[in-house]
Amino acid sequence: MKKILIISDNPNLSKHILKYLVPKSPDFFIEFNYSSANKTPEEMIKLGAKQINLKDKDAGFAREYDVIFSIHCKQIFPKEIVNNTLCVNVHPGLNPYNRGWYPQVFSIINKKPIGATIHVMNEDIDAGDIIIQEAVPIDFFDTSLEVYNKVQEVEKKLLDEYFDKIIRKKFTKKTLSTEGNYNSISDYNKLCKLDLKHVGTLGEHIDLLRALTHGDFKNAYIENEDNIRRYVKIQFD
Ligand code: 0FX
Repeated sequence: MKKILIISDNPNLSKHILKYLVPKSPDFFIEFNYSSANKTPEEMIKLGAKQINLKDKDAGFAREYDVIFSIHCKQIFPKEIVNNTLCVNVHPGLNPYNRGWYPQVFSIINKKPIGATIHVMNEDIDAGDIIIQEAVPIDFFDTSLEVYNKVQEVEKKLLDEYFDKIIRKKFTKKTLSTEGNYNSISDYNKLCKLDLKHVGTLGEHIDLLRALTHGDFKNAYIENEDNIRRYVKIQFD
């Protein structure tokens, strides 16, 4: 029996896969893990996921599997794994634009396209050949949360269409024509410290606050010389 490994730190996408896709693939043995980089795995454990630390695994481990999925896995896949097994990433961004962390945050600010991408993994982050991708529109009043929710709906739709094709290795892929741009977690953290002397249009400043407003997360902040911090978010009615 062919073996598939799904590694996910995202309960919403995991629930969808477990409910709608795993039952449609009885001829595959599907293992379901969350990564050791996940600091709040409670929901994933409730869904039956077991912990995996990819760094602890010896190079041969991945060869057991026909396909390994990263469905918002917080641990970076070692190159020995991506080079020896078909690894497929479901990414909440429209590669190659704003590859890396929190793509919708950067797209609200820099206006580069946003969407969902399913791609073959290689040694670079969010840079492998594309299996399928789809853009989502950003409305002028959307915050990070609204865009992220739209992206997740598209991720589910693309998974519905492509999960079976991928596990049966019946898909085509296309190489990225440019490397686009990449944002790290430190790029994101820099955005969160609001620079009160920053000069820009009101539109740019509203965009920055939209990009850093995501439900209850405390992201953007102002700070005085005594390091007293107050968090800022934007609300549209
Ligand atoms: O699972 P995920 O949606 O995805 C993230 C990266 O964006 C992605 O590029 C990477 N492949 C994946 C492994 O990790 O991350 P999350 O559930 O931690 O965050 C979801 C959204 O929530 C994020 O896009 C922005 C927002 N958020 C998250 C945190 C932790 C905030 O606004 N503030 C935060 O502190």
